[in-house]
Amino acid sequence: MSRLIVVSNRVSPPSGAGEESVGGLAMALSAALREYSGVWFGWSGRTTPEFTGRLHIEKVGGVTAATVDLEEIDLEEYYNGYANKTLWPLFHYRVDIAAFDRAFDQGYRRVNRRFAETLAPLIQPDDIIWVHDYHLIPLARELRSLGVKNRIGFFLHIPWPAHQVFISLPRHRQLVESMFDYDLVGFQTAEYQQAFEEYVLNEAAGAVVREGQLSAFGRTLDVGAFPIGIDAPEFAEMLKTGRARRMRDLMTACTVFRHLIVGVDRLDYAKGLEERFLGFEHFLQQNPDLRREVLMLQIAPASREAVEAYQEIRGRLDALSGRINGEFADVDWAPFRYVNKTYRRDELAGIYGAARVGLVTPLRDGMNLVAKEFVAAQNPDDPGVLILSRFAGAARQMREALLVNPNSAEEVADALRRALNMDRAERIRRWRALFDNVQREDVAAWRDAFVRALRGAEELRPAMVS
Ligand code: ADQ
Repeated sequence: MSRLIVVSNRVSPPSGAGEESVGGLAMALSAALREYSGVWFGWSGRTTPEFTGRLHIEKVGGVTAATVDLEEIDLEEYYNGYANKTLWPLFHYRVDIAAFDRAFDQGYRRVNRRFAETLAPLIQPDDIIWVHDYHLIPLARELRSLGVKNRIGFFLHIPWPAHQVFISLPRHRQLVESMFDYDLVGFQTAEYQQAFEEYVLNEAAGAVVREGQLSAFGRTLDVGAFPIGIDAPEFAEMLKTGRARRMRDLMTACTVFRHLIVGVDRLDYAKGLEERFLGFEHFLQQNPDLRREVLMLQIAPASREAVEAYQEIRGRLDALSGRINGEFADVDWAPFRYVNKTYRRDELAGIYGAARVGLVTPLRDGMNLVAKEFVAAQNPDDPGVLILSRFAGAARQMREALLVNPNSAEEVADALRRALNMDRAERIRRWRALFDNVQREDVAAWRDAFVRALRGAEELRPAMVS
């Protein structure tokens, strides 16, 4: 069977339940590759004064990790710059804070070229290549220019924004044109796929050849929706571990006579943390009867600290959490616990398991795996309630959650009240439907569907459209 080569910005091969880095992509890829004896290629996380293209090869847990160092300027322009100051905010509808800087654009293309040049010699004729996320959109274009003819697929982990939002990106056309060098482009939801199609039809004079296949720029491209999931069997095993149980017991002991409301996110403005804090504050104001019955725990480890927008939001959240406790806490009780730490995955599973409510309210999110982890961790006989933003990709599959508009403090507060008052029969009914979905559409199903579609994608490259 052909090898699978996975390419993503960072490489973090599986190392057990504990210390993998925080982030949905890392979780998903280490789980996906565990089954394949594939190669995972990307940036080493280190910088050198000058780019050498030297590969570091390491075998970890059945996966060959091949990494390359970048220059400091690459990190500034490509990673902190174009990826995280331009594309990330724009694709999450934050045009107001997106930075448009030609140096970022050039750095982005330079690093994609460097990745392609370093990767190309590793590729064997039968390999299939699966590229991940917004850092590497033009990678196929660079690989093709080096003569790589293999099948190459791309999966976007974040939303594809609406047409009018996307065209605020300078050189948007070149970016989309470069996507037509892939054989298959996958999105998290049908909605993002449609937004992409709308762009291709309206801005690139493209056409729908048949369902799931587009033509434009003289080429054809397969497109599809592949909703990502969690590693359901691994998660179930993790719940049985001593650490998970201990953490659940500890959290249960901390909340005797009270309900735990939990939020777990990377500290990112797209996750709607400020709005969530305000929603919780509104809930406390509006529900004096329930005030002393809840403890909200928000876990939010810092991420992308080199980007100003992330430093600013951290300051605002510190102030807001202090204000909420200042306003409502008593000598023997405080309603809000806000921690900026990373936890082991088994410990997180235990925390979810002790919670009565999972509060997952991103302003925009490609999918959101925390929503799925929360559901997977619940006790079937007495499950907690998931409150989920309608702007998370996960809301498409998780209809039985309490869906809210995360921008509305009132809606979040109402949903909290409803969740806390929900009887057991309704909680079980909703949870069962959610759990079935989390089990069925898990990370293995996602990987297999994508790889199958990529293998089946049209063989001739480039396919000329008559
Ligand atoms: P992320 O934006 O990183 O992922 P998400 O899908 O929620 O978001 O994944 C976060 C992961 O990090 C979860 O597995 C969670 O358990 C873990 N995590 C969060 N906080 C943690 C903490 N304090 N300690 C330890 N682990 C923590 C991107 C997209 C998402 C998409 C994923 C996968 O933005 O929309 O769902 O990729 O495609």
